[in-house]
Amino acid sequence: MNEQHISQAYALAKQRYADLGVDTDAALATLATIPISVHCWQGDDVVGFEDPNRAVSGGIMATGNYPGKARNADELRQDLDMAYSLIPGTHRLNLHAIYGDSDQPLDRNDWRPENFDRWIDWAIENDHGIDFNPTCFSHPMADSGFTLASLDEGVREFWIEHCKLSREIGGYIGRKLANPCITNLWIPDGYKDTPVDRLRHRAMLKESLDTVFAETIDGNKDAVECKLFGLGSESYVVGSHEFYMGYAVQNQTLLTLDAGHFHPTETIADKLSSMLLYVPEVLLHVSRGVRWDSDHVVTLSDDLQAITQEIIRHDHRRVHIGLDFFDASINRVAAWAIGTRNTVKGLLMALLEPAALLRQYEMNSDFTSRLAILEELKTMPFAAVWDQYCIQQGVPVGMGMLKSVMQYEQDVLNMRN
Ligand code: RNT
Ligand code: ZN
Repeated sequence: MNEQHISQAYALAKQRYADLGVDTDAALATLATIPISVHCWQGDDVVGFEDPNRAVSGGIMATGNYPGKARNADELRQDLDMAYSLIPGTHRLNLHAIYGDSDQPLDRNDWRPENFDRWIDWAIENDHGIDFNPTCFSHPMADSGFTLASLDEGVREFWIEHCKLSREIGGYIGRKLANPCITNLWIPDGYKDTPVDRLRHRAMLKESLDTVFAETIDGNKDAVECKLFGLGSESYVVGSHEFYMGYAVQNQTLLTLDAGHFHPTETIADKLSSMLLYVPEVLLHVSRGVRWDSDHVVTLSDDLQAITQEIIRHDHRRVHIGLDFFDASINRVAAWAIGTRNTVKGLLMALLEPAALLRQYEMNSDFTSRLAILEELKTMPFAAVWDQYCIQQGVPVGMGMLKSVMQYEQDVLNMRN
């Protein structure tokens, strides 16, 4: 396919969609305004720059040992640049606290806002907003499996300090970029086996969070992320959905919904419209749960489409889209590109719905027509519109993406070992 074929296919597709009342040019223009927060941690298997030998803990895990992972911030930025060059649109970056730039090794609470200056300069150059996360795992102080909800005051204090520091860094980044930084708090706290007292840790967590969030910080927005279970916390997770939903509603923070953090048949798509009635904004961790794991590369699944439809059908400006997956068994740049491109594709599919018509059918109780169109949409020439978007945005079309990744693997990644 050359560019001429792509634009011919687009012209035909445009007409097909127009027959349904959908303006494909307008859809592409809107799509270009929706940023996705690309997570830095896919680039190095969630290791960060404190200690390269430290194993990831907290019930999360990147399995596999595909060669070429980033070993420092420069390599990570280089890989991210490569990934962004394959993803249409202008996107954000989601950083964890362990990814600062420092000439000597720093411990968890020794990071300072200035350690993120190089990330900020890079973001300004590339027009990336930045989001942030305290790292409440992979550290000796988290070895008990508890952090903010620990019954040990010393442990709790340590993580309260870390979360406060992270919000301070988030605010610093947000102010420097003149673009708010969402600081998302997730902790792994939980029990492998059935606890007797489910209340005490939750009360503790509530108290810790109140201390962490006591001050408002300019440029920073707070989000809290729940989870159902993790490796080693199968029986009880302190920060459950009910816990954080209550907390976010009461304190009007953002609520983070991770697609892999619920019962397998439960979807976060159905939660958005409820939560948007009670919290100001929502952060998504678009991810893919597979059996016990919640962090597989995002594919273009029904689940993803249900999520993007909800985002687009309601108010997409109140839903911030972040990604959260880590796969060390495939090329990491490809993982970013495939997962993010799929998320953008999902958004585009949702933007190509004849929204007004569908609503009208529903309002008139014409469920036959509603079903007919929803099914018709599945075989519309979506790919032609997607290819056109890639051309418009100057990124590779189709398998051209993989070709670029493979070249990069040969030229850059394979040189790292
Ligand atoms: C873990 C949470 C959390 C992490 C990242 C690395 O289950 O989903 O968001 O994946 O903070
Ligand atoms: Zn997550």
